[in-house]
Amino acid sequence: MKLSQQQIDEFYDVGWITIPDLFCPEEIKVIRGCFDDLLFRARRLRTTQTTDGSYFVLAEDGDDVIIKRIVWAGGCQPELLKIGEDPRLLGPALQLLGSDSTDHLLSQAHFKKPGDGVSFDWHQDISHRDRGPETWEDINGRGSYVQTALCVDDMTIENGPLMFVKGSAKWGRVDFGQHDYDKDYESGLPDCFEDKNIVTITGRAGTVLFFGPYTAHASFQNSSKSLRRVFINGYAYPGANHFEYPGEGSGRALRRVQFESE
Ligand SMILES: O=C(O)CCC(=O)C(=O)O
Repeated sequence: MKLSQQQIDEFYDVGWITIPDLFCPEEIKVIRGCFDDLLFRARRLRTTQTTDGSYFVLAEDGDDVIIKRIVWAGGCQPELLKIGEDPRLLGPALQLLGSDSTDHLLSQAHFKKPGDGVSFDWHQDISHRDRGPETWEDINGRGSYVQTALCVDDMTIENGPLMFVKGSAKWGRVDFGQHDYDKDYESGLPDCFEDKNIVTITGRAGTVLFFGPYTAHASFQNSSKSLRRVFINGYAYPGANHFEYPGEGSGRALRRVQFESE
């Protein structure tokens, strides 16, 4: 799996690449099985905690639970760790990083159940990677980070799809401030943010998005009648990260050679 120069330019100039149907329906079935197990565990746990190698960020919701995110989901779902090593994700990530190895920082499960209110306000992932002095270093001079989002369900206009801002990859880090999207979503947004550049992403389950640490993105509530799940994997240029992420084995080193020989 090799990206074209056009795709690489798109990643660094526009901010993201979409590869439809990168994973097939049989593989999606396996991933959904892992997500079902994660949901089962979350319903049993009910409150935020680390268990069996994963960190569940949860909120009680009457008889049910709201899953804000499950960090290092692969810790308790080895099949998800295998997906994170898959050459279809790892190959392009290494190519974009310009490296033969990477530190695997994220293996994260996102659930949006109908009406559960889970949303991700406008942000750049650099705000999560660089958590203050000595936590992050842009070693390759191009952001040193690639995030991937694999659609576990079809992503539709109604179910809280990801939205990206065209050209934001070139902004560098900006301050998004605090704002309430439903009421006045422009307050607090940086000046470079323009409505005409917002692109809403829709796609079938199996589609993968690759985006960089400065790409501005958001996704809002699921107002459909079905689940919207996304599986996130994040890859850092070796040595860029100095922060310890929760989860057993998080931050592990992955190398290209390991997978091409398998
Ligand atoms: O699940 C989503 O839609 C949010 C994804 C996101 O914000 C991220 O990967 O940083």
